[in-house]
Amino acid sequence: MIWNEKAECMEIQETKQLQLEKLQQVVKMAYENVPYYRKRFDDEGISPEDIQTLDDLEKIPLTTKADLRGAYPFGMFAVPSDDIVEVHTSSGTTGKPTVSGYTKRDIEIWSEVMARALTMAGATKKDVIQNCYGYGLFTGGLGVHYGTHYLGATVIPISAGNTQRQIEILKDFQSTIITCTPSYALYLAEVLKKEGVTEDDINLKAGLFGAEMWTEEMRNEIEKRLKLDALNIYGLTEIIGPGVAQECMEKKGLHIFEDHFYPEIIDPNTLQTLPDGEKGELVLTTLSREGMPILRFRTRDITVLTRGKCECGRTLIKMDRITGRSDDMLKIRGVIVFPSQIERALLKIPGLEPHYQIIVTRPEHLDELEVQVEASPVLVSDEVKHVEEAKRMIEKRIHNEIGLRVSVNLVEPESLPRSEGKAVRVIDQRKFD
Ligand code: DLL
Repeated sequence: MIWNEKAECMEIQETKQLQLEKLQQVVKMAYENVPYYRKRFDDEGISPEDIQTLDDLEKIPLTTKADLRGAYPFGMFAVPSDDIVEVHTSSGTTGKPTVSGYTKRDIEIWSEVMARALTMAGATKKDVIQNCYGYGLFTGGLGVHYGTHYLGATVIPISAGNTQRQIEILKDFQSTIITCTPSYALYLAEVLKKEGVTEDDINLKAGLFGAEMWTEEMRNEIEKRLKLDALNIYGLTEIIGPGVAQECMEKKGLHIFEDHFYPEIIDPNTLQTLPDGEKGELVLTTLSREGMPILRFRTRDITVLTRGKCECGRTLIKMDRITGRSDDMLKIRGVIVFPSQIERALLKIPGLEPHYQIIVTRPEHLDELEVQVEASPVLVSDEVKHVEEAKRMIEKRIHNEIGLRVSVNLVEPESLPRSEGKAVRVIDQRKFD
């Protein structure tokens, strides 16, 4: 069943025509109502009238996360604050987050794309959707929530965490669809097994997993253990939240809802636009949003775009699963962390050398963060008790900075590898490509 056949099965020429019309409107609106865009356009000597074809989009400067932070909190809004009905922020915990503002119409669009995403996963009005994405400023919880309402299915707004309760609800309410991060899905599967819960006790048929990178191998594991169809859902706060793209049952890439979001791929080094089929950084432009139109947002996510009719009948362009980032952003248990935040916490502490390494692992299917840092000779020669105290204090400081628990290991001075070029700060052992 296709949710919105008109929007999802258009001929390419029709799609392009629609995109161009919407693009011209959104560019005009951004220029007229967002001082940031007006200045960027004026500085570059371009005007909204210069956008006569979709290819003209390349003339528009790219927007970065830093640009959005610079406009914190509400500088990117294109409508008076009276018309903003909801705000969300990106999932990082320190520094200024990026803020996303929605009008009533934006929430409707978000609800509709999320309903389409759920439909791609086979959801209908009859389904019971256990929504384990976090509710709050994070877009995961409410995004799925709105989509479920729009579809008319039943949502269980249980939010993230509390695995015992999740299991109880899975059994008692016989949830048919689950929404959470893929790593949490694997963790849940493991706990279910430990507790002797079998497939006869639960009733899951599909899961919408996203908000972090995952692999085909992880899909196979999740499907084997939870006996469901594991589908990939992609999105980001700056653009709308979840519901930018979704995999259908073919499981061969994610359909981008290109009537609302215009995708491009650029070379992250030269910033040149690349043709379909080439791997690079995904850049997205919102085509329908009123509250916060975003032109050419650098997602930093690495993928490939491909066009062609899918076996499912949709003609929407597809993106491959995300295989990397063009910056050093990490997502740890769904939370955005930049190594520089950890560095900032470390450098404030006397007795530490500015040599550290961040090791990310995924034992038991949940992310763990270890920070190895060189202590000064004085600190390491100190009594064990003091070293332990120092370790705890550093762990606490990092926790305050990034909002996540980490384990710190103080290592001997000069023991971490030195590099002649870019220091290798992060060793991510989770393997995504
Ligand atoms: O993670 C929105 C979301 C919620 C998506 C629930 C899917 C499900 P942010 O916290 O702003 O928003 O993080 C956005 O997360 O740029 C990617 O790097 C990463 N990401 C999101 N979905 C996927 C995915 C939400 N399916 C950032 N695969 C994005 C890989 C993903 N990475």
